Amino acid sequence: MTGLVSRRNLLVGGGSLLLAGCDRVSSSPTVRETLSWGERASRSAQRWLIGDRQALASEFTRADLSPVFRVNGSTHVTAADYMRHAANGFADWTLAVDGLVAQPLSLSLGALRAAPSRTQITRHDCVEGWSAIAEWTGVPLGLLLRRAGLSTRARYIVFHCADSLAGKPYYESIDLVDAFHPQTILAYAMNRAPLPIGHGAPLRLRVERQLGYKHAKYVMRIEAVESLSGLHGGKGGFWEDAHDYQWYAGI
Ligand SMILES: Nc1nc2c(c(=O)[nH]1)N[C@H]1C(S)=C(S)[C@@H](COP(=O)(O)O)O[C@H]1N2
Ligand SMILES: [Mo]
Repeated sequence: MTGLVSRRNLLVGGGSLLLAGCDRVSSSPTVRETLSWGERASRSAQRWLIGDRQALASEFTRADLSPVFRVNGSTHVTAADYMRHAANGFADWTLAVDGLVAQPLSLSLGALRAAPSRTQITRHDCVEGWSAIAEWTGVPLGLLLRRAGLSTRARYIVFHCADSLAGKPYYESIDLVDAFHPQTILAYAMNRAPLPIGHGAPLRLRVERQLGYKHAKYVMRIEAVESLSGLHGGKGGFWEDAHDYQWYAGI
């Protein structure tokens, strides 16, 4: 991160030096055109260095799928309600979408599977230093938020999970740029099979421009909020509250 910032500063510095040196000749139309092209190029280089929040994460092919994809964090859920749903194949489980929305939703797994879907083969990067590639299929989060009629007051989307770690419920949150990013999906399938319990059945978040801990598993409820301060420890996520992990974990 600091590497990027300092490279950007170097670039910006270099650019202004160059422009200062050319000021004297900028009355010539040809030179003026060259400069404006240069400025455009420099702006897009900056955008590349800073990172474009809308850009897509790399996608891979089936030949790239990892033979082993580690199960990390919670491997299962012991909450009675969840165990009952799991025993029943999540047949009468529903996802709640509420908070700052015009129309709260309650969606069965069948309804989610029947909605328009996106399939993507992406690399998961855990902060602990391992990565793995898998194919994910799910409903674009933006589609559900549009269906629920997101309020203009909403600034964050919170994912409430069924599991707890060290007695604290797992939760995560993202902003609206990531919520409406085309690769942000609620996945119900992994490698073309129903999402296994270890990987977050029946539904987990894929937010491909961020690190692994943001990809909430066992998502039970999605809440639109104006502020994160009233939730749990106030830092927007389990790891953010517990260990000061960064809330924005961009990769
Ligand atoms: N509900 C919940 N979501 C979670 C976790 C967890 O413990 N509980 N662990 C996170 C971390 S640190 C990672 S790396 C990934 C692991 O996903 P996987 O088990 O499919 O590899 O899930 C993330 N989402
Ligand atoms: Mo992780």
